[in-house]
Amino acid sequence: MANYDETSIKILEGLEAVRKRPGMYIGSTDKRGLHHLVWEIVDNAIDEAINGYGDYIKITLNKDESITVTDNGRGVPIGMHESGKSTPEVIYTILHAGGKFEEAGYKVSGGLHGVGASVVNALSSFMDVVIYRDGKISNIRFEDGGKVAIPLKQVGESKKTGTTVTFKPDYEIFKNCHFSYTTICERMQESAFLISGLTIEVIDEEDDKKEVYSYKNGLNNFVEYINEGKNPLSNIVSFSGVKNGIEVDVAMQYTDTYNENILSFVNNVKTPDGGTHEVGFKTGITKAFNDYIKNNNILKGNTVFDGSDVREGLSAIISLKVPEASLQFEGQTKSKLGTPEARSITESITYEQIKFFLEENRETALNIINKATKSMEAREAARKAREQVRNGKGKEKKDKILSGKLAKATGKDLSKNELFLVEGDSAGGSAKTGRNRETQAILPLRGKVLNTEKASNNDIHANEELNTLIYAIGAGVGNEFDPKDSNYGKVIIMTDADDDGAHIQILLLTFFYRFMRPLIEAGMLYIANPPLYALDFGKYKEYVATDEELEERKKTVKGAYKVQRFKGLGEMNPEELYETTMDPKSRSLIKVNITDAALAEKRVSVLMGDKVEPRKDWIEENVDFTLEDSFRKE
Ligand code: 0R9
Repeated sequence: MANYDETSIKILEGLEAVRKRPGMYIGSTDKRGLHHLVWEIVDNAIDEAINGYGDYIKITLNKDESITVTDNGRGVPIGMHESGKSTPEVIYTILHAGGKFEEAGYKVSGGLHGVGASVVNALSSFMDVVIYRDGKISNIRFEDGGKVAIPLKQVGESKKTGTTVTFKPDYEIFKNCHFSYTTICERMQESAFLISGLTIEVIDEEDDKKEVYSYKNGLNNFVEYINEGKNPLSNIVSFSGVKNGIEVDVAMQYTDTYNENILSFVNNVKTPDGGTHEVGFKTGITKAFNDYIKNNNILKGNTVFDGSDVREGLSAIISLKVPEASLQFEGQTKSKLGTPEARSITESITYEQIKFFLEENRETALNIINKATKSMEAREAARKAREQVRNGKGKEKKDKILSGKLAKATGKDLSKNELFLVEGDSAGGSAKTGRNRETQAILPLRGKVLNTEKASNNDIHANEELNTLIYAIGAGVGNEFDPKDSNYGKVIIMTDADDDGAHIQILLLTFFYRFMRPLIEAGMLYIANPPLYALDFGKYKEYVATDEELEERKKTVKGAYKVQRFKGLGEMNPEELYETTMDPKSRSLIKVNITDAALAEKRVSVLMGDKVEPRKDWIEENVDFTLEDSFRKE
């Protein structure tokens, strides 16, 4: 290196620190961390576009497992920095560089980690940057975790402007360096929804696939996308406003479903835990509806809707642009907006616009109000039922429902107790005999569970199987559900490893997703993972989970053995079932988690809802559907 001085050493030490503890910078070195590298580079390109420069981004997954991101913005500045190094060298090698070069504006790179391009460079075996700017094509190349291999030099001339970054994650850092085309497409589609007019192209060179995302009316298109497969109750309503530099954009639509689905974003970054903007939006809607029914004498004089009543069946996207100076988040993860003005601004814009909408669209207004009234009545009925239980009157009913079905755990530390939901009475019997009685409770499920995506609230409340489940968990249901009141620290779905078992799993997951989502968010819902095979050596047995594992094991195993394939849990004797599937020391559980709320919502409604066409399309497009993205091993 030309000037290998004290600052160069500091830089290498900085990048070395990133390599030593990558988790501190990108969260983890698994699939999620690997993709974080992509978001980091793409966010720079998106920043450039939302500041008004460039309208096109291309991401190419190359055959050698490197990835190329291109934008048509102004190009990274190529002049000399005061340190004596070129500007690109500075921004790709110095941690947290960048800020002072840029003018004030909205940034996406303040996202979850927002660590900058130098961190990506530090974790790459090479990074190659090509800049089109000032009539020149310039190139700089780094290797081995950010060491300059070729300093910035001119390699050609061009009238174009833009930046192209290619990097290859370092095998020494990442267990798996394979980028997921699907993951990248999903995220890019979301960005394209949020930034109308931006075109994002994703290309997979390996599998010869390509997607182009480009939306003229992004938020409306986003709502259409989420509501595909649902029956609309209103048109899409969209509105926006600006105050004190805070820009609010909303698109929303009512459907005849029973759930609310609100997604919020700040500077194009998702805020999964909501925050002041969501609170303002919700308050604005509730006020607008309550004022409307009062001023127009629509319901009995003193009727007041709860927020949840007027949000039943509502899908909404809330997107705010907040200048960096007013940006505040709660907690470490930037997942919840804290900016106080965002609340009042969003509330007043929402209130005014919804009020106007209701006045202009009386028929739609009455349909929504009718639905909200039913929700209010159901809520009231549920409250009365709870009160009865509390006063002892309903306890009899509850005990009657549970008796003969639930085998309770005797342990007093509820957080250590586990509830197994078991398919069928025969497996339920084995599980009851084989379990650890202190900590494990068994609830056998008879027959198919109700598909709660298609059922009405009344049907759900009247369903015996689901009531049993709700009473057994004992923490309420729907808006009232609180995982802190759960009788169990873990709820474990245990079904046969066949199609019927998978169907029951999906029906239960749909129920938990719709009616006990906080249980999933608290990491308390699991799926048991029973073995498919046993190798019987006469004196002892060995269990194998999958076909692949069986083939592997057959290669190394010595001696005589018989292969036994379990068709169902009921075929295992109680000891076997306990040892392979229930014993915390030897079992493997799959923890259910929601990695992407919008996607989970869409999948549940498309796959479980009552429209057939979207489901057929989806199945045809996704023949190799696995639940890999939604579940993680414990
Ligand atoms: C392919 C991924 N794209 C990028 O990484 C990218 C960064 C970037 C950029 C600017 C323009 N386009 C970009 N693409 C830019 C230019 C100017 C000011 N700010 C940003 C300018 O012309 O004045 N930069 C991101 C950081 C920097 N540039 C900077 F720190 F070097 F200025």
